[in-house]
Amino acid sequence: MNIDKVEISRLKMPLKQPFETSFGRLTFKDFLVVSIHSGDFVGYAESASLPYPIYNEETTGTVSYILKEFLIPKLFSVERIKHPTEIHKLFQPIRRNNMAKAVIDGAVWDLYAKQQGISLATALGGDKQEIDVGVSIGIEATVGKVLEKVERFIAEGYKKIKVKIKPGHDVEVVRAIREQFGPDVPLMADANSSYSLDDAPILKQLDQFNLIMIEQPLAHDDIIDHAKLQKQLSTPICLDESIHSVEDARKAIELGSCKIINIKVGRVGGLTEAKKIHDLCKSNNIPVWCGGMLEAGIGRAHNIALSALDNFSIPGDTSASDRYWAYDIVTPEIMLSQPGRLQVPDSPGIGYEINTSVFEQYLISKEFFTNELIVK
Ligand code: OSB
Ligand code: MG
Repeated sequence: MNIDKVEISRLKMPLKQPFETSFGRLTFKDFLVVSIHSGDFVGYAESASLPYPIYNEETTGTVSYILKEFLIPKLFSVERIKHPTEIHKLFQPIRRNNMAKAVIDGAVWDLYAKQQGISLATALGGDKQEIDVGVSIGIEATVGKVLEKVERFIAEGYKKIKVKIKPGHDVEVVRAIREQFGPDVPLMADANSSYSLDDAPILKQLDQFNLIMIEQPLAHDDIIDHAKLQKQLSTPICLDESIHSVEDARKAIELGSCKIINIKVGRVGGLTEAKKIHDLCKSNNIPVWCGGMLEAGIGRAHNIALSALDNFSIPGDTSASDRYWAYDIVTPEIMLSQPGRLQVPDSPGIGYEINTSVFEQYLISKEFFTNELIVK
């Protein structure tokens, strides 16, 4: 493919309700949409970045900087891209900045699939036609408020209920959910790195509630203490923040740091690396699921396509558009096809169009880059 133009749009979308985790409270999502143009085709992707460096070290501002200064010039430095898997290799010399890398990688994957006339899921090698999905519930002011949300999402048929926990907001919340909704609700907890190994006795108390997993209890950069903790817990540990690459996944599996991995396309630097992690986990009998970063519709569409791969055997965090947004930037909006299920589009690429009027409504700025404008 020959790339004619790369466009970066910055959007700011208010969340319907604030979303709180152990690392902070979010009231809006500020992110980039990158579109890559080649002839009649346009590939789209959305940055997973948050406005603040609280989940990882990146922000929407750093993603924008890295794209403009380094990644877009690198993209234009190659004569011709034959396959999207070349992007990850092209960006290898640049350390980290995975969310910035992922947005170019994703847009090139969408563009490639559209040029081939196949769905993004098919291009990635996935053949599910529908996926089971779950929902992530933030920290609320009272346990009663958490229970109200759980009730609503169970009624919508979501196949996995994830609740955020932090010290002081853990055993009580999980116990209340089990007491009110019973032992069969598929339930898990996400700690977003808010505990240390000293808290093992509290985390051990969670074993009695038969959770599907506990996600990232310990430090964002740890795999050693997680291995020690896993030995003490019967609940499987799932890693999120600690895994940035297939190499990280290999080491975590080898050490016994987790029994499940949450794959987020942004955190691991794109779809090519996400698929590699999926494949490695599959050959090690480690189930994976697709995590979320409060994505708008373009990011959601990428997550749906990735989740069509067969070892995504646990429902992910990709809920319908109305989970967070009054209006989504894609059309049609992402809606449950059946309770707790989303259809994997079979039309070319991500399978959703941009809703330009909603897009314009949330647009803050727009810049474009062509090969001629870049000094190599
Ligand atoms: O840890 O999975 C997480 C949101 C922002 C940052 C980190 C996380 C999350 C979520 C929400 O849990 C997932 C979603 O609904 O997109
Ligand atoms: Mg998480």
